[in-house]
Amino acid sequence: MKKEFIEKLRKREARIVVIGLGRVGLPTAAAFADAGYCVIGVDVRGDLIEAISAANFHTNEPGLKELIKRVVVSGRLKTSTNAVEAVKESDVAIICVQTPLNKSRKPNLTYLRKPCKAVAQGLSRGKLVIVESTVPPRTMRNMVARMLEMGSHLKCSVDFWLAYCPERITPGKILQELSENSRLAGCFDEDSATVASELLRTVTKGEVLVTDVGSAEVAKLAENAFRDVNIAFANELALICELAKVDVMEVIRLANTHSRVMVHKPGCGVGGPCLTKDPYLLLHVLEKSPLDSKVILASRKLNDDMPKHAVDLVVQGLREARKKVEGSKIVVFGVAYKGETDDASNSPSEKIIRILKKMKADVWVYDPFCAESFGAKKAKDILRAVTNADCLLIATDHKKFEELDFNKIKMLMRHPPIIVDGKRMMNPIRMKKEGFHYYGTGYSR
Ligand code: SAJ
Repeated sequence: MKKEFIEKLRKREARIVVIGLGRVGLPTAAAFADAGYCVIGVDVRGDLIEAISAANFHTNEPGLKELIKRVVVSGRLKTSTNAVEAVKESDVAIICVQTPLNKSRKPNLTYLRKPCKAVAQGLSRGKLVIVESTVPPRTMRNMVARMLEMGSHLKCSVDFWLAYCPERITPGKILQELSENSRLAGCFDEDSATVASELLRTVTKGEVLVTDVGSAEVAKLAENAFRDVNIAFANELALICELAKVDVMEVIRLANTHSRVMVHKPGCGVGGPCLTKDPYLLLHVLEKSPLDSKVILASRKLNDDMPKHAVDLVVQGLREARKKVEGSKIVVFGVAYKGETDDASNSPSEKIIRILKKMKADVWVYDPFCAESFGAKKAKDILRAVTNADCLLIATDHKKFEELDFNKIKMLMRHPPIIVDGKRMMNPIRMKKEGFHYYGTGYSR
């Protein structure tokens, strides 16, 4: 069974269904189609399915639109809303749905249960099932494998293969990372490992690291929790540097010359769909245990407080210019959660705007990529945004902001022009030379 399956993969005769065509699923489906497989992309959103099959949808992701068009026109990527039928027609089922948190920050696995149920209904002997969604530890064993076995009356590792291969791609570089990143393949048995890694190798030049399923689940969460904790360290260091009257960027530059140190960048908060969620998925395993989180949870909270610190810098800037927040025009530069993306999910800008509006400031936003405004006034162009502004707050590190004509911007602003560099992307000396009152996360004047 395994030999034939591998042969099918090598000849690109295996058919693949990708369930969930979001940020990860759609490029994944397209990448497999581009590698020569016949792929069915499944999603519950009929309008999305229509847009994909007409190759007519908007995305800022470099190269994605062109790739989708190519694989749709060539007939290698088809779409459907019927997961069960698509699984029946396929040899491989890849699940790429979201696993959000509920209001009490506990994992909500309802989106994952639905495709598991559908895959179980369409499953037959000799198929490979891969889960790419980020999951709390032990979900594959306690939920996914059980649902697949119970719903199909088949046995995992005997009748079908199952692997956990978490996605590791970042918006803005999705296609590049899909083809270059190393991948984890958490497998239930040796044969699952062989077939899953054979499949992954057809789309990535990176290494495929085979391990057990539990280690892959925790490793995926550890990657993002590490990044969150490291950013929290940088943010705490920034607060310390403000008191120590030094610039955190200089401190980090020096510290990072040590070969075993790699401090991340401080900023006005941590956003996006992953770092804000994955630490909580990891900590879910502590439920009903006597162990408390000492580092991961504190880091999450510290990062969540950074938008408030950015607002404190705005207040300080205005106060030192003898102005009040109430009625002042404050322009938030960037609503996306990070530079070069149009994704505003869990963006620190949302919290910043909410606090400033509560303080009765006249809040405007300017973002060249992102349509979201979080209830602030949205300026059509940069010049309109900054005219009569009292303060600019840089909340997203879009490269375009570095190229702006700050001399012109300063002329259009009210006096004195104040800039709060939440992301530490501007050169403070240059900004001061331009005539700005410069404030920044971890910057001491
Ligand atoms: N940020 C900082 N300082 C830094 C780096 C980032 O403040 O030094 C902020 C960003 O501005 C942003 C947030 O953190 O608001 C998250 O950005 P990110 O680039 O760290 O992460 P994501 O959420 O875009 O993507 C992460 C990636 N994980 C790792 O790098 C370990 C990506 O590879 C994963 O695929 C993705 O999470 C995911 O889906 O899990």
